[in-house]
Amino acid sequence: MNTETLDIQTVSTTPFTDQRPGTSGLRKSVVDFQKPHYLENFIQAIFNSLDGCAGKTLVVGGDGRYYNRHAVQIILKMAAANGLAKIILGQGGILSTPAASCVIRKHKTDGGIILSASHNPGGPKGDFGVKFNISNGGPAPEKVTEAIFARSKELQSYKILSCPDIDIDTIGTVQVGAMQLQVIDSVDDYQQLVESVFDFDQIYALIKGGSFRMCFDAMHAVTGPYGHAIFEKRLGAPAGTVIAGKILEDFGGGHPDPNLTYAHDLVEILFGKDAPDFGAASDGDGDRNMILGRNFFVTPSDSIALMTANHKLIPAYSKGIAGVARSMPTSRAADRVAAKMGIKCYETPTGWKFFGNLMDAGLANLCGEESFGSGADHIREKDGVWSILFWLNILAARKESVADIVKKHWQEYGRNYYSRHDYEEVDSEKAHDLMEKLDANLASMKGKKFGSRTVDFADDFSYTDPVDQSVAKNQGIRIHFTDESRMVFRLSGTGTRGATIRLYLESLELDAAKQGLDAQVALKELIDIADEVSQLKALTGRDKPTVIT
Ligand code: VG1
Ligand code: CO
Repeated sequence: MNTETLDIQTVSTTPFTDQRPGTSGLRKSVVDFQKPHYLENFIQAIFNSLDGCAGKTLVVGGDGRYYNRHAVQIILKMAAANGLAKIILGQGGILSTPAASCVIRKHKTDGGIILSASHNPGGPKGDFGVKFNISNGGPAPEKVTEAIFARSKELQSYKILSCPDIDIDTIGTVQVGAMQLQVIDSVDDYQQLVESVFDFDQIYALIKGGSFRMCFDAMHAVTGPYGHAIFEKRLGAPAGTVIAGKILEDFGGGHPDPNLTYAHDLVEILFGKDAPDFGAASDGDGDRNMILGRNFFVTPSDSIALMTANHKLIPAYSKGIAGVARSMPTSRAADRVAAKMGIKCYETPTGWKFFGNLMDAGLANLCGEESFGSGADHIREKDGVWSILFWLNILAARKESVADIVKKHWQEYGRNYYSRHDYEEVDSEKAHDLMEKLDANLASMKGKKFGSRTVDFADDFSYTDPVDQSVAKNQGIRIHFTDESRMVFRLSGTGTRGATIRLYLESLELDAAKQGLDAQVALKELIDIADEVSQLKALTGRDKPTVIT
């Protein structure tokens, strides 16, 4: 094709000052993204941060929320105008975040652009987001996101191909200007990969055996097609196993966050009469998961610990793993397993981007976060469906109930009581003031007594990456007590309205007779201490958290 005949437009623009990517990409309200040139500027900043576009291939896909299809058109036209060689696109613009990571790795592309605001609500009044992943399939590390931010602040123009809208729904390869566009099935590559990790025959036998029942809530978000293909079609679960399996642009008006508050339909089923044996849900973009047994909730922190303890049951990990990694606020249940099994345990800042180097270097194979995220080195994102398959594989191998498996785990390793209290949409100034006051008191905390507890140490978490020595500072305030209980305060990096204060609470119970309490009851004293230390109620005017998980 003669590129000189293409109608490539150079559109002049002015920079936006608020395009710094957060914990997981640039997340803003749809209304923000609809400002003239807003999306185009950020996409151009991504392209400008690449070391030239010529000859490069990127993967593009999103969670199907409102604005997804529109954004895909803009990205394709801009990619063609900027001289990219090829885009691999999920059919209809759909790829779960883990599937995008899988496709980037399998097709050895230079990276990918994922369109999602994860678990944030969708629709015209909801949120939208853009995330750039690098060639290992993982979220761009801070040095890359900072480079994108720097480019966004100096942007004077962007390039876009002027052409009619492109067919994004037909599988196959077409030309867009001088660029190749390959539209692929959204599920196939991902399904092949997870089939190579788990014992699908064993899980099939469990599900087909007749006495085991499960329910998967896709929350009208991206994992619907993955759930139908993998749980129902491939693993033989009866039709109806997947609920809310149709992707809707506004997620059916729901909040696609798999926790006890927002996944209430599933919670009612698993805690109701004649409940199935196993229940699971995933979030907007398919990287989070919630695991339920009959009348039983598995905390995400326990889930990663249990996966570590049971990894030998999974074909891909049966020969052993080198290590496990968890984000700092995640409970230390996994640390206890790692210590006993003689494997390494790493503690990273919040956000999946910090696990990439550890996995690339072969230091950690399994990773987890308290925020309903777990995954492994088959890709470089957390992975909801993988986590659910991990549990199904454990259940198929052990033939015990979810509750029995978890309770036996606590008896062996102790129970790390755990809870996170979120205070959402707090006035930004007040939230920062609270963190600053906490920070100012850190030096004098050691040895202080609060109720029955004594402070062991208090600091602002800072992380040095063991692979590239990069340093991430100010990653959350930790107050550790001498009885191994602790609390962590940090501000969310994914919220789009005001500030969200997250308070993480943890205490250890080794006595099996005392392991059956409700977490809020077990953590009551710590919750009170947290308010005393931070003056949260007084400073924010809030008397209770918005969400407790
Ligand atoms: C939150 C979670 C964090 C997670 C991030 C992205 O970040 O706490 O653990 O990695 O969301 O997950 P923050 O900064 O708001 O606490 V997802 O599923 O939204 O990509
Ligand atoms: Co997500």
